Amino acid sequence: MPRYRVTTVGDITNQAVARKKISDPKRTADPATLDMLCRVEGTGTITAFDRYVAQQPQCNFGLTGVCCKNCIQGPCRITPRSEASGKGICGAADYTIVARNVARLIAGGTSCHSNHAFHVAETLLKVAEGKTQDYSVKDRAKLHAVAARIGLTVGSKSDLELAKEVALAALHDFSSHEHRPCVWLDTTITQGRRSKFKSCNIAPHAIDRAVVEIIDQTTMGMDADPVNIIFGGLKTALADYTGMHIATDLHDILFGTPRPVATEANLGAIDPEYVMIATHGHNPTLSEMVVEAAEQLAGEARAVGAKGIKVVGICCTGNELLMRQGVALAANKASQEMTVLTGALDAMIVDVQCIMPAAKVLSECYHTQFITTSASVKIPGSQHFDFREENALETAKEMVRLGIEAFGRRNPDLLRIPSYKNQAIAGWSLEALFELFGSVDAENPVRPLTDAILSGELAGVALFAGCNNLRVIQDASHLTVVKELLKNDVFVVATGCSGGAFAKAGLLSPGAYREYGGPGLQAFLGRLEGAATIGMPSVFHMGSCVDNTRAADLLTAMANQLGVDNPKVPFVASAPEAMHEKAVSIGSWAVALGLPVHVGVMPPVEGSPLVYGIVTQIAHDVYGGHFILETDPVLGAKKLLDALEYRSWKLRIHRAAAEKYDTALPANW
Ligand code: BF8
Ligand code: SF4
Repeated sequence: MPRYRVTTVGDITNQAVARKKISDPKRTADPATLDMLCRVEGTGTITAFDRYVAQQPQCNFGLTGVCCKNCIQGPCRITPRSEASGKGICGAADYTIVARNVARLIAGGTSCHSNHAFHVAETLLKVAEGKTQDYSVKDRAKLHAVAARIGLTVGSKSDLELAKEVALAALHDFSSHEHRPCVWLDTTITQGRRSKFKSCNIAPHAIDRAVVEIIDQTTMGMDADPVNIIFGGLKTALADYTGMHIATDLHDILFGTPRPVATEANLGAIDPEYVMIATHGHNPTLSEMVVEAAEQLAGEARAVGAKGIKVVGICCTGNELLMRQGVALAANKASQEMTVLTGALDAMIVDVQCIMPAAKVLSECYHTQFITTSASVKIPGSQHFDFREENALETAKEMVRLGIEAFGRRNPDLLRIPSYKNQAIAGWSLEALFELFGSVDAENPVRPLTDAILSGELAGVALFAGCNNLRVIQDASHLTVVKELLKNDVFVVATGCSGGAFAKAGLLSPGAYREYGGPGLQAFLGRLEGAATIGMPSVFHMGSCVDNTRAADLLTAMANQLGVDNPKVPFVASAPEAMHEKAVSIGSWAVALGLPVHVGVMPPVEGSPLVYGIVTQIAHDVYGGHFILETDPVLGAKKLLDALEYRSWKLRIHRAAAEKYDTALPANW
């Protein structure tokens, strides 16, 4: 059977250090973005694509992870030139420095997701306590399902009483002093993972504590053992998982669990006839209010000569709106500036994370109102609103009105809107997927999927996640890897900017599976399409980055159905263009959950062969999951397919043997 692990650093086919000279900034596979980059060429417009070129060559110490700035004696940069230069001033070796840097990336990602989740939990608590009238419990069924899962007694409690208990339980997971695993972790994983995390002592008991512990553990003069540091990093990553799961569950309770919805994606969705409002960032507590405000103020927009108000989304708040409201997704991360360059955005309203300050700078060349809303995100020169749940809708209306006013100041000479857009079917929460599979087996909706894998019709499941990273051509790696997997009959779910790349490229359009799927995938989705009311895409968009936990729930359901733990399930993950610290924390918890995780952009681990070995091999020996660090997308796809083949081959053999001899499925293979 195929080996699926790279065994030495020398086997890496393509490394982080850019050895090719890059001079052309037009590094995108998205036709709309390319169109825009061509249109603004020679106008003096500077975008991230130009700044990437200007940053070359990037520092090799940083790229390989051997630069330490954890105290102000540094920076210390490790080179093997002499014994003295091979260690930091304090004596920290390459493996200590690389491990510490990775762990701190995980801490950054965890802070982002969990702070977002904390705010959503506070919102739910305010709803329950009657402190805001602008939000409500929109999904009772989800509220009850979550309450039951985390062990609350539902009894005769009202929705608001139950919502209060759920919100308090979520907040408890941030700061609990009890030495038991976080509830949102413990109640969503397999028994096998529970035991594994306990035996390795990496189950966090409080999200906030996990972040404090890892920052402490990685300061000057603390932990020097790379294995212990990486285990600490995995504990933090599981705290990240916990926060993300809380965010997803509470979003669904407050705004509804997504169901399939038809919309469109890419810059062509920007319509100059309307007052155009872009929402950018992550938290739907803001963007949902903007959508509602826009609906209520459509008359005011018509009064200034527009056809109405159209909201479009950027990045993950765009994914949240795409999933629940069918709002068009204008851009993923690398094209966010392009939305401003259309000259048609009347306002860009942002909250938290992945907002490039450059978008504000570009907006100054247009009439676009750039509006910040979070106490932790202020961009100089922006209009800032103190957005609070207590008066959310009123504040959202004030912001939208700024857009309506700006509409009259548009300069028609600066309008340039690429026409590219594609239809997209999104909204595939796990509940929606199970409704779809339930059309074949209502009793056991995960079974159609696992049966199709056991029969060989499908090769397995892949989760595509993560960002754009300008080290590679925008969207190209996402598209190359996914097309290889689809044609080899892999059932693909996607989130975040990966989902955005697929939406823009037409992979979510109804019937797209017939164009991109292999014969097995076509047969599988063809059967489901017969029972569905909506055309099947080739990739199933599961939502924003926090919604990677929806895919983790699918993994747990598959493992339980197959009677094995996660590392034996033919399920892989890929972040072909990972960029953010959040991508590092997500990838790390996916490894701890037992998944092979492909990363298509080299993270800063090459400076220590030992750490490289830990994340690509030792992690596998301990958790059954490991990183596949492969920057060639075709090879990355091959390694993912090999990992799936290896798992499904073993699964089939052991199941066949257990059936033949009428024995239990063996546990240790
Ligand atoms: O949280 S995929 S660039 S938008 S970090 Fe950011 Fe990466 Fe996009 Fe969403 Ni996720
Ligand atoms: Fe240098 Fe050690 Fe300080 Fe890091 S912690 S900057 S290696 S002295």
